[in-house]
Formats: sequence, C-alpha cells, structure tokens
Amino acid sequence: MKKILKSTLAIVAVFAAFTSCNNSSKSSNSGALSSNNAEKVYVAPGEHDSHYAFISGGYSGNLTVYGLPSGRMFKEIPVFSQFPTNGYGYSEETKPMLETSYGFVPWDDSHHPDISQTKGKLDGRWVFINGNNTPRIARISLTTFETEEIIEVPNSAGNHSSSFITENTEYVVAGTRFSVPIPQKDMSIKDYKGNFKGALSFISVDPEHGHMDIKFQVLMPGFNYDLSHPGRGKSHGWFFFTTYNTEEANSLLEVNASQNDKDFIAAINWKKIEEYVNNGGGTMMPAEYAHNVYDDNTHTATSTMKKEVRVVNPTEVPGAVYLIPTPKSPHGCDVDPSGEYIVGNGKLSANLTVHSFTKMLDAIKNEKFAGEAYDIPILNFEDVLAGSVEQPGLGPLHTEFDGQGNAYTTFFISSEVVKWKLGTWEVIDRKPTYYSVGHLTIPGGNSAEPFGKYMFAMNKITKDRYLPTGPEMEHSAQLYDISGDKMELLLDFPTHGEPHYAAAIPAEIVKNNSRKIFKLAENEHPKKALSDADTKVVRDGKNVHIYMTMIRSHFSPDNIEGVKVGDKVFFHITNLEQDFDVPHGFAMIGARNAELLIAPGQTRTLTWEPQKVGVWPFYCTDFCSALHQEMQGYIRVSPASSDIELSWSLGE
Ligand code: K7E
Ligand code: CUA
Repeated sequence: MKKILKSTLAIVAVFAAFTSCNNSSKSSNSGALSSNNAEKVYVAPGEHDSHYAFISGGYSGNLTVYGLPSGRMFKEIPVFSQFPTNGYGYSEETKPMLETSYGFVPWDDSHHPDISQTKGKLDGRWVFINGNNTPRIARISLTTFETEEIIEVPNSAGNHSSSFITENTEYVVAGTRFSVPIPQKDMSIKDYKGNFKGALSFISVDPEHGHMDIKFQVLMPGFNYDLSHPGRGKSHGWFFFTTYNTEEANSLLEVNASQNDKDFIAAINWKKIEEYVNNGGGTMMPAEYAHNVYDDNTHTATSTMKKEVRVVNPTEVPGAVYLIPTPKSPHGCDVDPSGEYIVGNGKLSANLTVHSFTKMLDAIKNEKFAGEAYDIPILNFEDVLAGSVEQPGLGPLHTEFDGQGNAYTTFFISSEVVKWKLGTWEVIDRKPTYYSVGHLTIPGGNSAEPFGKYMFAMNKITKDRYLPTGPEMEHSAQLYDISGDKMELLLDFPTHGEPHYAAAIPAEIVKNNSRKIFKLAENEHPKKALSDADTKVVRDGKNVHIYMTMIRSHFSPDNIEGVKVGDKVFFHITNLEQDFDVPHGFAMIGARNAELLIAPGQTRTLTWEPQKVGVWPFYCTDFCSALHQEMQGYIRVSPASSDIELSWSLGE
C-alpha cells in the first residue's frame, strides 16, 4: 500500500508542477495577438467562414457547429440529449430517437465526431458521433443538420474508441472502454481477470442512405479499448485500437493499470473478419439493442429493438488480430494520411512511439512473435517500431496530421501542441495551449487528405482566459495558423459542454447541400394538416387530437372548446411556411415538456395533459413576423364531467 501511495503522489506532484507552470507562463503570452493575426480570423459582417467545425459536446450529449476561422458558434445539434430549444426528445416524433434497451435515456456523453469519407476524402454527407455512457452511435445528416439515426451497441460499456470510420465509410467502429461480462451476468468483480471481455463493434453503413447495422463484434480480452483509428491507403482493411489496463485490474486503476511497461495497440484486419462473417462465420448471440431511425418525409422517428448480434472470437480467424506492444497506457491511436504510421500516444511515456504498418506486415509474415495474450499473437516492439519522438513533452494524448508530412501532438500535462516531422521524428515547433489540452483538430485530420491550414486545440481548463462566470467556465479552444513552419496562435474561442474531438471540413463541401425548407408536398406525416381544410379536432376516448397549422401570424384553429380535465391532448402542428428560416414555435401553458420549434414544411406533435379547469393560452415562441405577438390561441378546459362538445374555429 505504501508503494501505491508513493507512486500516486509522484504522479500528482508532476501534474501539480506543470499545472502551476502553465499559469505563470500566461503573462508572457497575453496580448500576443498582433493586428495581422486579427485580420486572419476576421470574417466581415455578412461574409462566411471558410470551414465548418463540428465539435463534440462531451457531457452535453450534443454536437455544436462552429465557423472557422471566426470561432463563431452557429448551432447546437441535439443528438443524445433532450433539447428544449427545439423540442428534440420532447416531441412525439423525436422521442423514439432516445429509446434504448434500458428505456428512454435522454442524455449521453459524446466524444468523437467523424465525417463520412469516400476514397479517403471527406465527402461531407454525414457526421457520426459516439454516446459513451449508454453505448450508442449517432448519424447526423449534413443536409438537414439533424440527427437521423442512433444505434445502440450491446455488449459494450463506455463506448469510447468510437465513432471512427473507414475510408469509404464501409464501417463506423465502436470499441468498449470498460470490459464487462459478455453476456452480462451476476458475478464477483474480483473475478474480472480472464473472465471479462472487450467488444469491438464493426457497424456497417449503407452507402446510399447511411443506415447502420452491427455487422459483427470481436470479443477481445478484458482490456480497456481507449481510442481507435482506421488504416487508410496501404493499411485500408485494418483498424487499430489503443488499450490500457492490460493488467486487467478491477480496482484503483490509476496505480494498478499503470504497472505494465507496455500496453498494446490491437491491430484488427476487419476485411479478413468481414470475409469470414460473409461466409457464415461467427455466432449469433442473443442481445437487446435499440435501432432508431428518423424519416425526413414522415418527420418521425421509429425505434426497433434488435434481438441478436453476431460475435466473433478473435482466435477463430487466424491472421486477423495482433497485439503491438506500446508504452505506456496509450490514449490516442492515430494513423497518418499515408496509412504507414500508427502513433500510440503513451500517456505516461517519455517518448512518443510510432509504429510502421509495413514492418508490422513483415513481422506477421515472418511469424516473429514475442508471445501471446489469450492466444492472440503479440508482435515484438522493436520489429514494428518506425521511430520515436524523443521527450517531446509530458502526457501526450492525441495526434493529427497536416498532409505535408508533419504531425501535431497534444500534451496534456505540459499543456502544449508539438509539431514534429514524420520519418525523421524531429520536433519542429511547440506552442503553449490554455490550458491542459485534450484533442486537437485539423480539418480532414482523420483522412488521407487533410486540409492543413488551421489547427485548433480543445482545452480542459479555462481559468483566466475569459471574463469569470462563477465556478464553472466554458472550455476554451485555441485556433492556430499552421500554414507556415511555426504554428501561430490566432484566436481563443469558448466551446460548449466538454469538447473532446471535433471534425472540421471546408465549407464548400457542405454548404450547397444544406436544406432550406422541407417541402409540404413531400410531407408524409400521418397527422399533417396542409391547409385550413385539413384542420380538425378529433376525440378518441380520453385522447384529443388537434390537427393544426401555423403560418405568419396565426394558428388554425386558434379557439378550441370541449377539452376536459383528464384528457390527453395531442397538438399535431404543421408549419405551412415554405420560406427559408421561418420556423414557428408552439408552447402550451403547464405542458410538462418543452416547446416545439417547427421548421417550414415540418409536422411536430406536443402532448399536454390539462390539469385545471379554465381557459388556457398557447402561443408562438419564435419571433416570426411583426405580428408575432398576435400569434396565439385559447383552449377551454372543462371539468371531467362536462358534456361540452368539441368545437374549433379561426376568425369567428
Ligand atoms: Cu482524449 Cu474521450 Cu478522445 Cu477526451 S478523449 S480528450
Ligand atoms: Cu410564429 Cu412567432
């Protein structure tokens, strides 16, 4: 125990030393923004940014959309969390998106957005993002900027090495951070070692519509699968996962999972396993997981519960899975644009380790193994090593690439981004971040063709960067110009939630596909109302369905009588507008949910259970015209025993 305490204290001491160093280094950098740099981030009023950045919200469960280089936030896209701002997860149409095998789960922790690719290049069709807590993957359309699909991942716990995609978006991959009993069962935690398993899930993506389906899960030893990246180019067909806790400790991991000098990067030949599975390999295993799909025409999501999943034991497929020793509790697992170099960012390692894909293939061919773990061959560290960056900084986490032969690694403890050269492993430049950086992003950074103009670092600690806002500050990102030899700090901008990774893309790949309205003619919502003639109020037992329309500046109908206490009222509201950027809102007094924000051409349903007798108003929440304040109506609620007939009207 003494030893344990000592090493914990040592880690804490190192951390403290560097944290305080960060803060004192601040003064020498404040005010460094020259007017030249100000021009580089200035986007004149009415002008547009050159890049979109999709920044994960971490514990917000959502995804935010920013412009680069201005650092302006354009939108928060609700993904895993209910979002009162537009009623996502509150409206009847969107509630099914948050269904899981545990029931309705209205929150998650989202870490790693990744943009779809074709032939290794960003194609700007979709963004995928993981839910870490209740394992899920979401797909967001970059046409509507709405979440279109969420699939739950069974046999997983802490869906962290996720959601990275292969170079033709064949698969979006999800690896478990926490190993668990598979299938889940009641057993002693102390029996973890040798009994728990880590599932790596390969989720196929339909190339036309993007629909996701779990193709197979590889049931790996009970390590923690932390991060992952796809092979590309020559290594396309492989996927790489960092692991920690190869000790398989089940308690006090800060010490017990830091014992081994090297953990592993697991190299998975998914093409080989795919072939095996296509020939009937693997086993169907009972499992329960939700698959939720949103339809743009019905404007409605449906949730289906799946009942089984295909699992593959790695030893069933010889030549498909290898372990590459990597120092020391590696976090990030990053593959360079050529697909040759695999960077393992050992959090507790002095040097940064880079593996060679070519050497890995040679070692496999020569069957030179250092041993095995649970019958999975372990390669020799030296055989696979391409090189290492010597003492580049403290606490390396994540690496990105600029497509010019350079890599950029974040160092959490020494709070900096370090630029180094692939192949020579020399450090070229280093710049401080403010403070304690996690991920960094270069547009197209996880692709064969990065757009190496900007890089931004997303930090964990904000402290004095902005006006204080009480004990809790938003996190802070720094934007750097990386077009020259030296990185140049251009801008600080606050981010929302806790950004982990972000995916960024030149605006021209996305902006022209952005939807402006939903066409009323294509509205297939079963409860739509496309004109005043369709509006009605229908009683079905205690359920009252109101088919309503909204257009500047009234609801139709706007006077409704005959509703009673104890009824359940469903407002099915269609926004008849067909102009860009004219949503209307709908809010009902006492409704135990949120308002609706309804886009042009869209239908949404709000449920309200009137509790009190009286005459109750509803109104539009979005200032939509000069007569927005007139956009309102009344519902008369009578006692449960009343025999007042349903009636509705507009303008009478
Ligand atoms: Cu390093 Cu979840 Cu990618 Cu945060 S993770 S930083
Ligand atoms: Cu419609 Cu305000």
